[in-house]
Amino acid sequence: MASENDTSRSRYATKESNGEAIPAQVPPRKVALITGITGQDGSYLTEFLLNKGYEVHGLIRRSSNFNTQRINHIYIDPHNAHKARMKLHYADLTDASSLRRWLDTIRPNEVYNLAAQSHVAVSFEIPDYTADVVATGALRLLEAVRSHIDATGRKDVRYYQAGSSEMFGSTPPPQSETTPFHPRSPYAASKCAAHWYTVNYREAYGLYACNGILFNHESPRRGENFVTRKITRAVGRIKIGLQHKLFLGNLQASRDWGFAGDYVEAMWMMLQQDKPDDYVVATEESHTVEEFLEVAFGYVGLNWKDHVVIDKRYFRPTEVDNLKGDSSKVRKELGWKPKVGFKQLVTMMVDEDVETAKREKVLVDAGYMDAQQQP
Ligand code: NDP
Ligand code: GDR
Repeated sequence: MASENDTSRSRYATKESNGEAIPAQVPPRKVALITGITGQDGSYLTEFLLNKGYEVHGLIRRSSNFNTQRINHIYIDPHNAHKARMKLHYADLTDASSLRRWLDTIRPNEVYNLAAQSHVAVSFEIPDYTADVVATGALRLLEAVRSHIDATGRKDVRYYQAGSSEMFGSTPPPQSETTPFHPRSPYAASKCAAHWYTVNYREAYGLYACNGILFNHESPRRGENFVTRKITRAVGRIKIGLQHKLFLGNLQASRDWGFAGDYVEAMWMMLQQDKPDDYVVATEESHTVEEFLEVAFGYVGLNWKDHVVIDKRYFRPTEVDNLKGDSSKVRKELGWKPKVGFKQLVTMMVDEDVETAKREKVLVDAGYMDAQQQP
């Protein structure tokens, strides 16, 4: 997909009178800028904002393969510019100049910082890079927003920071906005830094900036090496006969799992308030990985114990044992609540992944794909 520069945001239908353009009654569209638009949350947030009438600009990073699979279904060729309300631009959270340049060009009303090296286990392997993107990347973007506001005098720019329940780490549940952070990975420590940078820019410069502290949220678009999707992909493939074993790590960890589609609404709600603040977003229900396995395998008539093999490679140097949110603040102040429950989430993901496996089976049977090629 090509990057393009048409940032015209005017919806003013104009007619000439005494040589002057008179705006018709249609208000200008709100403009959103999303980092991490190609990720799980970026794709749901884009759909949500387009439905609300926004013009959505996404920053994508250069990759040797196309990385836009999650948003291809909403992409319209920019050469069809009057129809395209989602626009993509190359940038990177490690490249400050690209962030400032796109802010100046796009002039967004809302900036959602969703980009991250978001895999906790991988952050132990690439801690330096994780900190550069997750912590310093957030700082670069905040600084770009601040200097953009200074240069333009604009007062209508709002910032959302994608914080994580991982920041609570080993602090016991229930975890709320007042629970102390005790991060247990380079990823979580970097998210804590990003959280406090955001608070500091709000206090130091009066920036409208919110931290969402979101507990785990999943979907059929979840990356395939997070435990929920790894399980539902395997369930689909085992059911269809493409795979027999599933290698996993710690099954006793407990997570508060919600549906990503519900959580992006909370992000947007935070930026619609009179005053910026920080909010925990959670279902307030926690389940172990083992419980997830029971529901996912049981749904298609399989017993997980016949397939799961414990592999020490998937254990982490330090684990987060138990996360369960107290989201009373976001429910009371913003009126948010989750619509999709645990069982519905698991079965939604399994249903999709059984279909994915059926499509893979067609390719395997035709000799185009190796059945051993596991996701
Ligand atoms: P994903 O891993 O699915 O998406 C991450 C996005 O960040 C992708 O678009 C990725 O691009 C992009 N990205 C990675 N590195 C860079 C970089 N250097 N510059 C620019 N973009 C980059 O994450 P989710 O959608 O699940 O999560 C969204 C955010 O919310 C993340 O910040 C995550 O840490 C946080 N979060 C997620 C939770 C969850 O349960 N999903 C819970 C709490 C917080 P590419 O597609 O090219 O890889
Ligand atoms: P998490 O999600 O670390 O909570 O971070 P993940 O799905 O990776 O792990 C959840 C729990 O499952 C255990 N586990 C395994 N995990 C993976 N990935 N693969 C396995 O094989 C496996 N076996 C057991 C883990 O040890 C862990 O306890 C997610 C990310 O989206 C973060 O970006 C986000 O901030 C947090 O959720 C909230």
